[in-house]
Amino acid sequence: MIVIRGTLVSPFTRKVHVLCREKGIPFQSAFLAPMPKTPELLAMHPLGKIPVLEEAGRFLPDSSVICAYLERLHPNPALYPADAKEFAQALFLEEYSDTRALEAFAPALVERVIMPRDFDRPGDEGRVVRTGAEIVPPVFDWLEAHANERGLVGGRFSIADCAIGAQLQSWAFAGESVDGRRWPRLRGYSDAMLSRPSFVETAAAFAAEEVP
Ligand SMILES: N[C@@H](CCC(=O)N[C@@H](CS)C(=O)NCC(=O)O)C(=O)O
Repeated sequence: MIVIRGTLVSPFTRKVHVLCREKGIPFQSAFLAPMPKTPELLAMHPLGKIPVLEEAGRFLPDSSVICAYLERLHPNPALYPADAKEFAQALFLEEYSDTRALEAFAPALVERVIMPRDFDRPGDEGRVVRTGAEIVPPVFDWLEAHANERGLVGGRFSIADCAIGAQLQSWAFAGESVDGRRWPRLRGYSDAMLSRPSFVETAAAFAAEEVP
C-alpha cells in the first residue's frame, strides 16, 4: 500500500489525502515534519519539503507530482479534465492555490495552529490580522469569479478543487470563514467542498494527528 508522508497541518499533504479519498485509493499516513532538514528527509525529497509519497521503498516528492502520478495509476474517477482548455484551467488553479492562496492563508494557519501545536508558543495575532486585511481579500475576489459549488472547472470536481479546497480548509482550521455577504459564491463553494466526505475525513485525520 502507498504511504503519504507529511503532516496534515500542511495543505499540500491534505491535497493528496483528498485526492486519494475522492478516488478511493487505499493509503497509509505517516508523520513527517519538513524541519529540520535531516539526511533522511533530504533522501526522500531533495528540497526537504512535504508531502512525499512512498511506494514499494521508493519516494516521490511534491504534491502536484504525486497527484498527477496517482491520476495515471487510478484514472477513475478522472480528476484532471479531458478537455485541453479545462485541463489548463485546472492546472492554473492548482498553481494559484499552491502559491497565492497559500500566501494568503498560511499566516493564519502558522500563527493560530502550527505555533501552539508544534512549537508550544503563542502565535503573532497581528500578522493574522494584517494578512487577513491585505492579502486575503484579493484572493477571495479572484476565487469568487470562479466559484461553482459543483467544481471550479466545468462544474465538475477536479484537482483544482482538491488544491483550493485544501487552502480554504487551512483558513477554516485557523477559525476563519469566508464572509458570505461579501463573497456569496465563494462561501457556498467553500461550504460545499469542506462538507464533502473527502475533506471531512481529512479534517478528522488532522484532528487525530499525533505530533511526535
Ligand atoms: N510545491 C510543493 C510545496 C510543498 C511545501 O512547500 N510544503 C511545505 C509544508 S506546507 C514545506 O515542506 N515547507 C518546508 C520548507 O519549505 O522548507 C508541493 O506541492 O508539494
